[in-house]
Amino acid sequence: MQEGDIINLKEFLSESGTDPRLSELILSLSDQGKKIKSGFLKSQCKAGTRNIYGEEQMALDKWADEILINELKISRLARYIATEEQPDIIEIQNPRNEFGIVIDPLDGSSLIDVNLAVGTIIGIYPGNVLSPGNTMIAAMYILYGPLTTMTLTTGNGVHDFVMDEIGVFTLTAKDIKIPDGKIYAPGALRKDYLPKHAQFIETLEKEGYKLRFSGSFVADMHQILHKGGVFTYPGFKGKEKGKLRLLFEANPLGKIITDAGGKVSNGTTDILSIKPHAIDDITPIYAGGKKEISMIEKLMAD
Ligand code: FDP
Repeated sequence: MQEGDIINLKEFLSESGTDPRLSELILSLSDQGKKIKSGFLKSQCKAGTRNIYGEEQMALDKWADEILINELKISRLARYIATEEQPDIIEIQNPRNEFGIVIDPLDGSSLIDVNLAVGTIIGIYPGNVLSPGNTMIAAMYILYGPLTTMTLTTGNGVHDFVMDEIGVFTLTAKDIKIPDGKIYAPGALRKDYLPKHAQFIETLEKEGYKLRFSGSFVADMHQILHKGGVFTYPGFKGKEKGKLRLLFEANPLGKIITDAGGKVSNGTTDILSIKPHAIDDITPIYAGGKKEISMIEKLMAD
């Protein structure tokens, strides 16, 4: 691979020595991103009124879920599938590999009707998905914004790809490292903040951090990955365990930010070290630069 070469996802996976079975799975999943992207246009064309569009928009989550599950059932590239839309882990009959996959088919889906960026989040395990996040062998997300991009780690750095006009993902940034930055993306209502979290947010504000929160976790994390700072959806009054899903949201993005030189925490512990109890576990999350994560962990420990 020479500096300045145009390289697509397939070539990248092969040249970086990725296990061919994992490469095949990643390529197959990235192909589904193309279909999901095309679904936005189709559902919008069908929209008659705002209300009807609202209902179709909800269906888009389920539709994306079906696309991904059906393809995995046909390809048999993994044994286990857990998705945010399904109550139980699906076990594929006669799988070709032992991989376990966790999927949030369409994160940020409440923003589809206002045309903000949403995404598909995926984590890949060697087997059982009810395992700590640090056993993941790959994590990726496809972000549907002005461009459709894919961000991927297989444990050898974090890389960005952009979908070109014929639907091929091309490498745009290699070995991304989270920079120092002054952005904070805070979920939950300020009136419900718990004291230590309130202190954390006040400190960031005093230090001049700019607020950037779109309401789409995957898009907000993409910004933090590239511009630095911290995303948080904390535990708050009445929901001390937070809102975001451990398996489908926190772990895959946590692995990506960690592999890019950042950190992820629930305020006291590295989220990736937590053994899940059930697929619907939720967790408070702080994800971003090492400096910001150390700051909240220190506050929580005092
Ligand atoms: P959504 O419900 O639209 O799918 O966990 C899902 C999520 O969005 C995240 O993407 C986002 O960060 C969060 O919920 C936003 O929640 P609030 O609307 O409660 O702020």
